[in-house]
Amino acid sequence: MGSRRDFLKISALTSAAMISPSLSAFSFAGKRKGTKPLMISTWNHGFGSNEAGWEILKEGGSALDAVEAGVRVPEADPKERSVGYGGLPDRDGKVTLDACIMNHDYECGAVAALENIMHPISVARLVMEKTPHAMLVGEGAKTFALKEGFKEENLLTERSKKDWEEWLKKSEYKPVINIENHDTIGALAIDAKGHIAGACTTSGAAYKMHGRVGDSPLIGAGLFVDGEIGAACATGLGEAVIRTAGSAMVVEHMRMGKSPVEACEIAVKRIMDTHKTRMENLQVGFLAINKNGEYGGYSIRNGFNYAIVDTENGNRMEDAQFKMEW
Ligand code: SD4
Repeated sequence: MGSRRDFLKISALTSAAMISPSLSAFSFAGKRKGTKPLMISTWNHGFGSNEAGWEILKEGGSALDAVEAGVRVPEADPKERSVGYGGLPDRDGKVTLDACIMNHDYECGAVAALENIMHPISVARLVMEKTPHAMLVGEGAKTFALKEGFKEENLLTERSKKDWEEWLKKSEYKPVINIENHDTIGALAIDAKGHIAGACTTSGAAYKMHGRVGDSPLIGAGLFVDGEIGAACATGLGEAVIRTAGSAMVVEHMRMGKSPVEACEIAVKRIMDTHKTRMENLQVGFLAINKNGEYGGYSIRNGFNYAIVDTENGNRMEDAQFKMEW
């Protein structure tokens, strides 16, 4: 339970945290509860995502519109190295994008291995709204996007190209914790009507094999929403999240009565238990919200943070709880 001391700690730190994501950083045990509507987004760039989403939520707009608008911000930002434009490429030098979106009513859409389209999340939304399918991949996803009016553009920036050329010299695939596995954006929101939605988008693990798809576009792994219960999303090494159906597991534990942070901790622990011999460099983090406006995040190692915005306390950064020091 969140104690009064926790509450005072939040109040004291919130105003500082609102100034800048880099001033974030506070952690405490127990439940965290926001006022509805609210939105929560992964990592420092979650701050900008929340700002865009909040413009919609505060006017009574839908959670679905909010999460889509939110994650489009890092998708278009060339400084974000593992989402959309500017994302680090695969080992063939291609930027390939994975994304999915889900609403409160079990409707979902996804794209995987999509190339040359800046906003995979919006393509995923159209897969949900305009096709009888839940997921389109590769060329098929691109053909659909072009038909829907998306522009084809080069997403490999000079900076990412240089980093890839440097990587090629050794060609060692060892995603670095919180760096090369960092920056996938997952966003979860509850709107004024109490509807929950989620979105997740990434260029995936840097220097992955061409054709590799991570957890981020997979409903149940990178994202899961149950409108009656809550929602969860994941970041970190996708293979570990896929093996454990991570986000679905978090939501199922909330269904059984766990708080969001407890449910995230259970999924993190499951990954640690099932990856005992594969723990080197392994980082996975989950975020979750429930219908009551409780929220939380938990990761294997320290360093995972997220932005949370609601009416009462504005947009602020918090550190997720974690199992071990990195
Ligand atoms: C993946 N889960 O493709 C993604 C990467 C990620 O923060 O989350 N980065 O494995």
